[in-house]
Amino acid sequence: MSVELYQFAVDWDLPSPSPFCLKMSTWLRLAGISYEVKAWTPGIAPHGKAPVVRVGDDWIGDSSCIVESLTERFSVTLDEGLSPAQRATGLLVQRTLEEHTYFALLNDRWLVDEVWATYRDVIGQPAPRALRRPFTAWLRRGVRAAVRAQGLGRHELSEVRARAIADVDAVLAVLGDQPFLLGEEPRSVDATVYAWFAILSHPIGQGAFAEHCRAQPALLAYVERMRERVWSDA
Ligand SMILES: N[C@@H](CCC(=O)N[C@@H](CS)C(=O)NCC(=O)O)C(=O)O
Repeated sequence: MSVELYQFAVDWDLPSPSPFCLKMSTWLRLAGISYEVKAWTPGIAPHGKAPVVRVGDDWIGDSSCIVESLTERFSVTLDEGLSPAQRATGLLVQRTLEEHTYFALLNDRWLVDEVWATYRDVIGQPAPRALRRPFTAWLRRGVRAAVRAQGLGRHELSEVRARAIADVDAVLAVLGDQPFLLGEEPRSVDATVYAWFAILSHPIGQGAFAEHCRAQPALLAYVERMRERVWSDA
C-alpha cells in the first residue's frame, strides 16, 4: 500500500513550517511507514487543510484521523501497552498544543510585523514570484480572522504569549526527566510534541514566547533527541 503525503513544503531548515504537516511526517517515520511527499494545495479534499494523505484510492484529511486510519491499516503498534492514564495524558498534551498553543504560534509568526517581514518569504514560496506579496497578504487576512475567532487574537500580545509560555511549561512538566513524553520510547503523541517544539524554538521566532522556548534546555534536548531518532537521515 503506497502512501502519499500532501503537505505544505517549502525550502526551509525544517521539513515544513506547518506544525500539523511536520507532525504527520514525523508520525509516519515513527510508525515505519514509507511515504512520498506531494505538494498540498488549498482545494484538496476532504477538509481543505494540510496535511492530507492518499492511500490507494482513499483521501484522508486531518492529522488525527490519518493517525487513526493508518494505525488500523498498517497495524501500527506505537501506542500499544500504554495505560489509560498515559493515553489521557497524551491526549491532553496533544489538544493543548494543537488547539491552543497553535493559535499563539500563528499569532506570533503571522501577525507580529517584525516576524512577518521574514516569515512571509517562507510562506510565499509556492506562489509565482510576482504574486507572492498579494498571496501572503491574503493568507494573512485568513489567519488574522482565525486567531480572532478562536479568541486568543482578542487579547494583548503579552497575554497571548504568557498563555503560550504556560502551555509549553506544562508540557515540559509532563515530560520531566523522561526521554519521551510518556516514557522511554516515543509514542504517537511525540510526533505532535516534536513538531511544536521544533517549530516554536526555530530562530525565526522573536519576542518573549520564542525566547522562552529557546531558553529551555529540556525542550532543546527533546528536539535533538527526536531529530536524531526520526530525522537523522534528512
Ligand atoms: N485539525 C487539523 C488542523 C490542520 C491545519 O490547521 N492545517 C493548517 C496548516 S498548519 C491549514 O491547512 N490551514 C489552512 C486553513 O485553515 O485554511 C489537523 O490535525 O490536520
